[in-house]
Amino acid sequence: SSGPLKVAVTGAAGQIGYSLLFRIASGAIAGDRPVELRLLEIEPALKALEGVVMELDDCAFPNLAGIEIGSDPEKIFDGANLALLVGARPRGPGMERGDLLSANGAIFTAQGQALNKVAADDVRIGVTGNPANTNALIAASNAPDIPKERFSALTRLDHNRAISQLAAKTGAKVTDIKKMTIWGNHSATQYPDIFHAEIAGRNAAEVVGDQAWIADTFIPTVAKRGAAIIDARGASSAASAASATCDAARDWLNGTPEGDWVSMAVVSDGSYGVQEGLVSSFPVTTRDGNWEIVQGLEIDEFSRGKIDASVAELADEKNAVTELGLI
Ligand code: NAX
Repeated sequence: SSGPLKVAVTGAAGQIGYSLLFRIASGAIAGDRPVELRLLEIEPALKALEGVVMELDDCAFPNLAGIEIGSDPEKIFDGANLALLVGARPRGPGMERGDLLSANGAIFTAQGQALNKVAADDVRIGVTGNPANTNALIAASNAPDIPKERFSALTRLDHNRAISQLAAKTGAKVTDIKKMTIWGNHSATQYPDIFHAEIAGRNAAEVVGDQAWIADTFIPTVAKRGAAIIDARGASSAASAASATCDAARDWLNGTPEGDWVSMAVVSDGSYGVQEGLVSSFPVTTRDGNWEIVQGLEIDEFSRGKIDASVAELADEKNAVTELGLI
């Protein structure tokens, strides 16, 4: 379509925002199509955001068609074709899971309602802010006029981490690795599954040939990578999260390549025994801005147990936010 792609980003003055905005402005999602950035922050962070906007200006990006900033979601989401919900309330000292869910619930109910009111008819919404799956569920539940299929939560960083670990183990190029899958929640219970993945056309698990490595090294390394980065860097992953957020949005809008798929957390239709209505990560193909869950994969007992454990955690989170009246 014509005109710039209007991309709303929340939490724009945060760490991920500081990497993400420059990637979007330089074409990581829309290629040569101009983009307009619409940046949401809370009031106290607007001054810092003004500084980020100065830097965006100073890049003189050829395809950056405009920038709006503000703290009112109804203004910032107005006409958005793509909304990347990055801003969230981090877990503070002494904060229980219930406190975290309700703090984020307040953010994602309001943002869901605002998107429902003012976003473009073709809006796609990607949630990066944690707990991402449940935040996406809350936003979708508060946007009754937007089809639930338009919401997804980010598991692409986990997917990319899994590809990178597998490439390092096997000496393959990342581009030779196809059909990686992350199942379940973007949390330590996630299940990175290489039993359907391929390395240069060969089954990845067979190439690895070492079930103990898969179970005891690969899966925990991918699932706990976020914590390892915090340990090393003293701050949570930001540039890689921004990169994955771009990858996910670009592939959603432009389609997945033939012979490959990506991982996205999307509303379950009951596929693979995942409780209908949960926002859970699946292998998906995309086309023309729509996704489809890859069907017909054989799930063995090992994988079944891992998927079920992560889905059970999602069901718990859903029960908790239902009790809090957020959905
Ligand atoms: P930061 O704390 O650096 O930035 C978050 C920003 O959001 C802050 O500037 C804050 O003012 C803003 N914010 C808070 N409430 C807001 C609201 N109601 N409206 C608009 N903006 C609001 O966090 P950062 O490192 O950028 O991470 C952002 C989120 O991504 C966190 O929830 C984090 O846990 C999550 N992550 C998700 C990942 C994923 O793969 N799904 C990986 C990276 C990251 O951990």
